[in-house]
Amino acid sequence: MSAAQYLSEGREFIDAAVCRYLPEETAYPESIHKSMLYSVLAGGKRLRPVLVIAAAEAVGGNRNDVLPFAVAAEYIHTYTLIHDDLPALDDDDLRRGKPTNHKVFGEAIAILTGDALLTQAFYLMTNSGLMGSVPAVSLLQAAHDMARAIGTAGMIAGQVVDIESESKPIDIETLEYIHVYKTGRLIQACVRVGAILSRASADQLSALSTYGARIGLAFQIVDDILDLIADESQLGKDVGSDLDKEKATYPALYGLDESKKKAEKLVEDGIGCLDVFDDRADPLREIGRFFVERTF
Ligand code: GRG
Repeated sequence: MSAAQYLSEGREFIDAAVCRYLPEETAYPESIHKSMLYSVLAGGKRLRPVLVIAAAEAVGGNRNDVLPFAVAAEYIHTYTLIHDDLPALDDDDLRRGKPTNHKVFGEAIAILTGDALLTQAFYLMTNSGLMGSVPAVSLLQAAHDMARAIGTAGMIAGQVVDIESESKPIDIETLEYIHVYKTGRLIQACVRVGAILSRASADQLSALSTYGARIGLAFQIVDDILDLIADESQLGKDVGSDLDKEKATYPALYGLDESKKKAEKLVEDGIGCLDVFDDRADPLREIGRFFVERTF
């Protein structure tokens, strides 16, 4: 199956499940539930949940067993997008081809919607009743892993350094830190939790962790490139915002061609880590290629 097919089938599988674990929009107080559904249903490539599934399948696991964690990963990702778009952060108007959450629901509800999605993600990940045959200890380890990846030892750390580096000249080590932590840690965690829940061996988990780290950094480098060259309607979000905010990016430091080469090399290295796996890891290989070839 090609990357496009796997991703599109994966997206449909996730799209059909993302509402299942959220309150109805008519549940009181309606505003927050409407707002959560608005952003979760706004679309998106669903790459992070598809990575949870692909990592599970690579080690012989089952997509239905990891589905609650896959959906939780999408809630976490959606929370970060809502908060990232706020006036205090990137102050963006467009996301997933639609007005950003705060433009529709106001800033206060947008902040609470991010908080609510993050909380719902952990409510879901710790619901052992939903986890089929996954042992409780694996569930606990996976939820703990995810928490570490998105907290102040992970994504939030990257976001803080990113904000504090705006309009300042920064070195390549700091830029790499921002990208690895801000974007890479969640992507890597998606791969890791899929594997942990599917009882991967220590060696398999280590190989998948390195794969996740490499493609996670490549993803953000390509995001920097697309912010410069992509079409707004295709990307579904504001373009040129890195330049407006005087953000340090890979293209700003290395130029477009060199940045593309770095992303390609990272993905190649990441896919190389999968040599120990059989063809059940082909979707992970294809997703890696998509990360660097994508135009949206
Ligand atoms: C807590 C105030 C507060 C802010 C948090 C954590 C955070 C804000 C931001 C995280 C950093 C972030 C948003 C990084 C961007 C990562 C990125 C490239 C997102 C775009 O991902 P895609 O292309 O989006 O997969 P779709 O819409 O397809 O899901």
